[in-house]
Amino acid sequence: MSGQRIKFYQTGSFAVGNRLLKPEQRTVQSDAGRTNSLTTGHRACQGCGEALGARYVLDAVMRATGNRAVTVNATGCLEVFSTPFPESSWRVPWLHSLFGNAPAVATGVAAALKAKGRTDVRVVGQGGDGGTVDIGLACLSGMFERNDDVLYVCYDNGGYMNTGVQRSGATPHGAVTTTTPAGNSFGQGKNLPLIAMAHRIPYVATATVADLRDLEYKAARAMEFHGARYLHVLVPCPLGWRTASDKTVSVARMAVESGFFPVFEAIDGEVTEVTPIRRPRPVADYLSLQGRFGETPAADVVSRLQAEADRNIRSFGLVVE
Ligand SMILES: Cc1ncc(C[n+]2csc(CCOP(=O)(O)OP(=O)(O)O)c2C)c(N)n1
Ligand code: SF4
Repeated sequence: MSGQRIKFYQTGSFAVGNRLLKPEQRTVQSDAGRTNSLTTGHRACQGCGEALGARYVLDAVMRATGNRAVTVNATGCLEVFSTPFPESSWRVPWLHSLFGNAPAVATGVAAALKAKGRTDVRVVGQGGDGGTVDIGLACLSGMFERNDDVLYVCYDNGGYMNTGVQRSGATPHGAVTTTTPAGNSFGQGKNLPLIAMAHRIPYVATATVADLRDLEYKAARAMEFHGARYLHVLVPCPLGWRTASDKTVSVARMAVESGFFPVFEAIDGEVTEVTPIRRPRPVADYLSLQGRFGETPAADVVSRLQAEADRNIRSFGLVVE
């Protein structure tokens, strides 16, 4: 099992801010001295999973590196809502690249640091799924193939949300977006974690904002490796998914519990850990929490997405007794 699992009866609470735990078991977020990498004043929608995920990832990276990390951010919601000129909500060294070249810019930063002999400073690239699986894919694949010393994080909200909810290569089949008003007729998707693994890079992991302890663990774990690393985080978007803003965490949890979004770690291209599911929930329960599949998701959409979840359950061995 990945990371450190804390039993409910030991703590009385799953809350990541729980300070009843022993100091070594506490999360980064429960530490009053944390970086607050993405701090107040940003303009994300209420309940934005991307804002939540990015804050946890970067705070964990900053702790793991002793506050020596530079972040390169692709264009997208995360960049736009955090840095309306001349303001910024970032409390970390942070650069804005273009929409499609964050992995290349991050590679350049890593190369410059190496040339200056600054092996103590680490580099993180990050972007949405559009910037990652679509326009940024060539740069990212190059970064993987050269094994550049960068952790790249994709915040997957299943669409181009910043420009008004257009379909991306990570939008699920059947989802309504402004470019697929009748539901996404494509949608076998580009499975970036598997594509990253095919490059045999040192570390690949998936996570969601439903398990913030696991997300922190994986961000910190990634910094134990050198070379190219990839973290794919599922981050529900209330605007694009048509979900209530207080349901971000529950929707992400349902994505995992249905098997639709497998949570795992892979080292050198081989899966080493999976987050198990005890009782898989029907994918229909996951879809019905969202408005983007229509009031009643169509039967053919449900069966296709259920088949995807079943395949994940089989191929990752997600269900344990
Ligand atoms: C070359 C180029 N094409 C289009 C745009 C417009 N644009 C900016 S952000 C964005 C979508 C971002 O989507 P994603 O990467 O999924 O991030 P999200 O906003 O969903 O977090 C687009 C199309 C751009 N900035 N540059
Ligand atoms: S549109 Fe979605 S991703 Fe963008 S700020 Fe709003 S909730 Fe976050």
